[in-house]
Amino acid sequence: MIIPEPYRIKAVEPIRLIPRPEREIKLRQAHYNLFNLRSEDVFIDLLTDSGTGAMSDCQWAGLMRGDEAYAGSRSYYNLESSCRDVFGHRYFVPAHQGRGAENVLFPLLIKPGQMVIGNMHFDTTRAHIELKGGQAVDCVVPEAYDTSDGHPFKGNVDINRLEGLIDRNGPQKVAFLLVTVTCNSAGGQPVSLSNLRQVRRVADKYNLPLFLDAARFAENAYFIKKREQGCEAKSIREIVREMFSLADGFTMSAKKDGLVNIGGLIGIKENRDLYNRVRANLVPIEGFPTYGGLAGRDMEALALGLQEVVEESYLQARVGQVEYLGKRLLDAGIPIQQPVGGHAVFVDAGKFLPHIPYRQFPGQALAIDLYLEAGVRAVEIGSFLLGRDPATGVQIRSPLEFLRLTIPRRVYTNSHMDYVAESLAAVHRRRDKVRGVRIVEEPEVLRHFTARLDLL
Ligand code: PM9
Repeated sequence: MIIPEPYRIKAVEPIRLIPRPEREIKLRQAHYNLFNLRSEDVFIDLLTDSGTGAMSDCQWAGLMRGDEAYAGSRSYYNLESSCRDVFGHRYFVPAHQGRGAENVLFPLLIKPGQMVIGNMHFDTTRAHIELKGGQAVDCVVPEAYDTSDGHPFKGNVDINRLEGLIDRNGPQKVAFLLVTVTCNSAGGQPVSLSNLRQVRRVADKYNLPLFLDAARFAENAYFIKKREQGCEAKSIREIVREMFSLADGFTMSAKKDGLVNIGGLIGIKENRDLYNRVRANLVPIEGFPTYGGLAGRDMEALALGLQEVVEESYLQARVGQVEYLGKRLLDAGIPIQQPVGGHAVFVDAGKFLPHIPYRQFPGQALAIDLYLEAGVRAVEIGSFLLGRDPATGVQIRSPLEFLRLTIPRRVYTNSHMDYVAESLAAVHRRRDKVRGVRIVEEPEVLRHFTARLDLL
């Protein structure tokens, strides 16, 4: 039986499909990098789920109640009590977004040369670890790299490899462990509670701090409820509390499961000394601890968003829509990361375009073609995003070449999903005509946001 979304639409925003010849011009002007397109030239925007969601009427009302005091804002205290309620940690500070939180916390934890080991670090997180002199090490289970393997928790940390890495290098060479929930780079794949417990045991054994990168914590909790034995009867709130009870702290981009357009958080379970150092470091970078780079109204909306996102009916509709698109693509014979993750369908561009080698970026080639076909903007998560080895400058080969169709929260309907699926199916039918790309110009750090490309 179809279970409809637990909300109805109160305001709409018109979107427009510009004609194909115009799309060709716009893409050329954007140097074949879809980050350079104007959003008005995009029909359906699946670039990211970050800050692109729709707020509820309660959140919009909350904006008016925002307290804009520089210090001691009421909205900050509302946010603090909402965070304590949802996560169960004692200390919180806001940040303007996830990378702001990383920028404040990481230098307090990383000594140059130390590793940060996790399942799979996202690009900005990896960049912040490296900018602090650290080394970001991925240690996800091998099933994550096989898109046809139906493992229910492809975001899990490979515990044997983790212990091996720590034993070989010595725990003093490791700054902390960082588990990303859900694991974005592997396809929005969840981490199980039992895996988090095992990572906790490893952290305790070697006396290492364990942090969560919690951008999509609620989607992760939903998968635990649906897929992990023994968790069916637990509420989402109970699962979230259990997940966070295993960590010493977390960073979070609130632009995803905070259900807001801007915001971030650092949470610390109980280490008062670390909290004091975080507060001190926050001031010169993000701002005074009771606003941390956010307006009072942003904090008010986030306080409410955190309560809405742990509603099971919301999560069912959210993950259900991602599953719906995944199923439509599978029915069309399109290879995707299976099972589908929480925030996006990750198309296996390597399998979709076997004639395009990683140096010609199959995920980017597919993103370009999909925009030309239908005005749909998606994003490459593969070798183009991964970049070059910082030491040698050689292009790194990503183990997975993805085109990510990222679904904003509460924004599009399933007829938008049908349109996306039909458009990608049309590209699939003439896939041998799709051309690879080459980089013409690139910055050193996080190149995929601004690099210029050309078709081969
Ligand atoms: N993720 C995403 O689209 C936005 C940037 S790339 C278009 O997936 C994790 C797991 C993320 C993430 C951002 C950040 C950084 C940290 N961890 O974008 O700084 O997925 O709020 O968060 C993006 P901010």
